[in-house]
Amino acid sequence: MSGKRLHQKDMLEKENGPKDNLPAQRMVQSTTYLIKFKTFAQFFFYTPAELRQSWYFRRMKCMNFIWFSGSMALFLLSACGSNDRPAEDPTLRTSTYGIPPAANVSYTVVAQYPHDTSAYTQGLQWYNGKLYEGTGDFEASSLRISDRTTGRVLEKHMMGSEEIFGEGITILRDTLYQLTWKNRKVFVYSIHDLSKPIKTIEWPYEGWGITHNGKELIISDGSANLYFVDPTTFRVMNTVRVADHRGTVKELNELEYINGYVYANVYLTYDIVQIDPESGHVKGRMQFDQLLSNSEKTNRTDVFNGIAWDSASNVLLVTGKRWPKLFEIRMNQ
Ligand SMILES: [Ca+2]
Repeated sequence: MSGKRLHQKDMLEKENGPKDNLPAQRMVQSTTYLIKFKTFAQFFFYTPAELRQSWYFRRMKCMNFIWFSGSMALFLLSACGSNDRPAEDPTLRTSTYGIPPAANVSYTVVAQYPHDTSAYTQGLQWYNGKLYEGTGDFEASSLRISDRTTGRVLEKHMMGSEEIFGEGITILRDTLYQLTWKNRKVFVYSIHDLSKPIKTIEWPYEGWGITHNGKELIISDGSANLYFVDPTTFRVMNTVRVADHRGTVKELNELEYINGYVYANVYLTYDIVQIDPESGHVKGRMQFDQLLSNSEKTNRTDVFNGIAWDSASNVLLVTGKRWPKLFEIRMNQ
């Protein structure tokens, strides 16, 4: 038996090169251990009784038992005691440690106005006394200015197509930015002429919601990410991952920046979350599930979406996709 073992070891060493070849030596060593284990098992189960009593067999059995037990002990210790973790999916990396539950922000509905039920609302902003709205749904996509109290559309630019699907809008220094859903394009307009964009910018992600903090655009793409973007170069300067005490908050949709916080519709919910833009932590949450009554909904009424801020009156303007109403909301905080 020892001759067979030596022969196999020599053959492996020959095949794997000289002894200073460490990978080859490790392979030989591993193979030898495997052979030892197989030999041990063969001895134990298949060898004649007289051989089992020989000195060599007893020594082999003892050594192999020690080797086998030691290996198992090391394996169990490493499995139980190791802090190393396999590479994680980056989308699951956000720690919820130290994030308190979001405060429930109460509010009062101070007014409600008609809203165009053909408007598949994707973006909403109040700017210099005018209500700007971006809508989606391919050919029906548009950019428009509406009368706040009557809902009448005063100006409209149809910019969608079979391929182009309009998304969120924001206005910074008289320049209006309109996202598209999966077209990887951002249309840029002067607010003095919404009939055609002055330029089109490439954007690497989906476009959902957009707002700004006065110097950077803030964009959502349907994930839990908020991208802080230079409005001139369109470079992403920073990315913040949004989370509350339960984990990441995904599908952030229409956005509005208000007094140092980012407010976001959460897609397929009636919730608006208040986000600290530094940490990405959700500080507050408002729920609007009672805003539109069942009698006001039709089979075309879609999800809650659209947040604008009137800083002069300190009210939010909120609506939904093809909602019949626009609501003025005063936050109680
Ligand atoms: Ca908005």
